[in-house]
Amino acid sequence: MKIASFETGVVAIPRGEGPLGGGPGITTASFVTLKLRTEDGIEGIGYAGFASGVVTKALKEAVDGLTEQTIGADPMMIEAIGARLYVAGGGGAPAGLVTRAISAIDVALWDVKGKALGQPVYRLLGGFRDRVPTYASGFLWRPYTLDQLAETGADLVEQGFKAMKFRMGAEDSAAKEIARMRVLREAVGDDIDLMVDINQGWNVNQAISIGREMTNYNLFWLEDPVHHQDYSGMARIADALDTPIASGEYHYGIVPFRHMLEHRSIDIVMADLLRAGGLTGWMKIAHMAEAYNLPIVSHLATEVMAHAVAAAPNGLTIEHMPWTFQLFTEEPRVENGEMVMSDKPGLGVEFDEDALARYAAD
Ligand code: SMN
Ligand code: MG
Repeated sequence: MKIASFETGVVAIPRGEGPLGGGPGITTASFVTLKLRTEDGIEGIGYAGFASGVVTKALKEAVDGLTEQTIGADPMMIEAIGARLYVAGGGGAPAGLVTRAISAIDVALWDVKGKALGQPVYRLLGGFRDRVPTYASGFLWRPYTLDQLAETGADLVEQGFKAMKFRMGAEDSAAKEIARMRVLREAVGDDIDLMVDINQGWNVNQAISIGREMTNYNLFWLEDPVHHQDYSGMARIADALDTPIASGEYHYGIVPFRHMLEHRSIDIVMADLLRAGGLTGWMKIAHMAEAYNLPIVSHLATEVMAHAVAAAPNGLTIEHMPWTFQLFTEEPRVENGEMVMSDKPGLGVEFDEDALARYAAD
């Protein structure tokens, strides 16, 4: 089997609030879609994105240029293609757009492999289970008022979610930060798991002092309290608090995870497959975490990530982030707080061509 052709496009999907960059007034999330076709007619899909909207054109160039390099290759040889693309992308430790592009290609290759073998990707990646806990993440943003936090939290419980993530890190006093935690906990009750994302908004001392005050609210994890490369600062926070520290979404490739693990910076490993080198890179990080006796969780790209979390014995929960759902013909199925894996071959999802046309952008 050989890769014969490919097609890319850019879509800009309307989105609500969120920490994604892109400049003032940018109200869409942009993605570069990829369709990779083999000579015998199998089509695998993937996408790059969740980068800032101002770099989407450059990202498309990277996806086009690197995918071109795969023409004629055997799509079943995913590691070999990945190794070649890292060299083609500049060698050394390529990060940024190169790694985002390689990640999209990797996902499309896994989709091809699944379709060629008639198996869902999660079974090819390891196959641990077919239902995985999920948590609601597309809401409860920093601009929400206390009332909005309470209403939305209660609504998510009503929808059946058993866990949800909210955000702190933008208030001008510790008391106001804690108020967000208190109001949400009161609104959802004690049986719901609550995660909080700081998106690197605090320093180490703030994280420890506010973190200590939050102990009574039984947080499931505290995410990215400080800058992602502050390995030892994060380790001080992890040592000081009983609340598990989660981090990893900002890192490219797999090596930074070795540093986080060696520093004992974190209690929960979070990896983003759009930055980690696709499903291949994500699974390597999962296995590294397993060797440190730590769980791993996904970041964004819910439809794709579900496969990896379902494949990893130490997979803890899938982030349910609806921004990309409109790109596909169906949404991931959630039942009783769990994501239910489809038994369709490959990723089990297909692009919605009408949506791609509707949101097409330059
Ligand atoms: C996040 C990052 C990028 C886009 C949306 C949300 C956030 C998360 O850090 O963990 O969901
Ligand atoms: Mg985050």
